[in-house]
Amino acid sequence: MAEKKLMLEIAPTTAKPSVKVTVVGTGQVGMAVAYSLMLKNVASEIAMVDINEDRLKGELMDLQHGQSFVPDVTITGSTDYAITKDSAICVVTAGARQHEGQTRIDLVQKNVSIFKNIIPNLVKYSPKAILLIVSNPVDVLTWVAWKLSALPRNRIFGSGTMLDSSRLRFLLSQRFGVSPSCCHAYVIGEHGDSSVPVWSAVAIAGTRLRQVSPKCGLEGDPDNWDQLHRDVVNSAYEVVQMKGHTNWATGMMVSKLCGCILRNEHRPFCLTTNVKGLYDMTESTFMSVPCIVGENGISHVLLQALDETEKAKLIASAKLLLCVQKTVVL
Ligand code: 6V0
Repeated sequence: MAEKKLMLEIAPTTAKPSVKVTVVGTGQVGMAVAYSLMLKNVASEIAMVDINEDRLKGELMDLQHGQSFVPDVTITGSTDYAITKDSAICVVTAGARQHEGQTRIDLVQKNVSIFKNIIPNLVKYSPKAILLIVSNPVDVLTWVAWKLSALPRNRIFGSGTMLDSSRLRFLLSQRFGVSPSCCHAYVIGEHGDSSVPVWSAVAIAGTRLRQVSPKCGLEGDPDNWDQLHRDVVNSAYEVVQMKGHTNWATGMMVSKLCGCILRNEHRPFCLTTNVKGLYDMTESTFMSVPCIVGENGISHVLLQALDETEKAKLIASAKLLLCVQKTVVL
């Protein structure tokens, strides 16, 4: 064999323990996730699953052909979930996406049927994995995945309003002319129309926005800060209208989150989790609150000192999501 002619073996090679991330769904979002994971050197192995075999194979080959330009990573793909075995994290991006004029909630029952196939398979092959749900409506589908997987609360969560928070940070950064990383802002509640900006906690480079704009987010605010939140809510619709889908920011967000989990960084992100017991909420409703994330998944939920307006809006968002949860046929 040519290999034997080229190299003389001195000692057998050893296998490095692999850090595997599975991405289910190789559509626009799944591929943005896989691409970002590759570029940022987050995992040593990426396994991709889709029901569309041709798309999967095409995307897989396309990524593999770039492997010589990025840090070493093994990329595999199959329609068979056996390929996902022993993943540290499973990211679910499969499912129907929003089309123009559709809300995220409109997708619910179609994606529930898809989840009934995906979630048990992921748990079967990677019973110790963290499950990260990205498909929409992400809050309701995270609850669905929690029900189907029976995983503990720390190991199953959704990307929730992590993206909305990033969008708000970007818009604040534009207004102040500073980096988005200096703009601390949390959007909580539904990843969708009823999301809640926590204006009371917004801080730019350590200074609370309310210190310089005391009425920000409140009735009669002369600076109209709430317009920024309306822009956040509308931005997904705008992007979908212009390019048909959203994907890049989500891809970067998921690879950031996976990196924080795998490096046990204990960073706060707004993620979809069970909010029962928080802010007097008595039912198992899934929506976003700031969570500390590390290798054990969500270790803590941050108990924000919300003002009365924020608390009322959060409870209204929870009620809306609970109504949708109750319509789901599992
Ligand atoms: P897409 O480009 O249509 O890709 C969906 C993929 O899922 C396709 O490749 C399908 O073949 C695959 N798929 C469908 N059913 C199954 C199944 N049973 N098993 C495996 N694969 C399957 O959609 P796109 O990638 O744009 O969006 C995917 C999901 O992400 C949608 O639900 C979006 O609404 C959601 N998004 C979530 C975001 C977030 O921030 N949480 C952001 C953007 C989109």
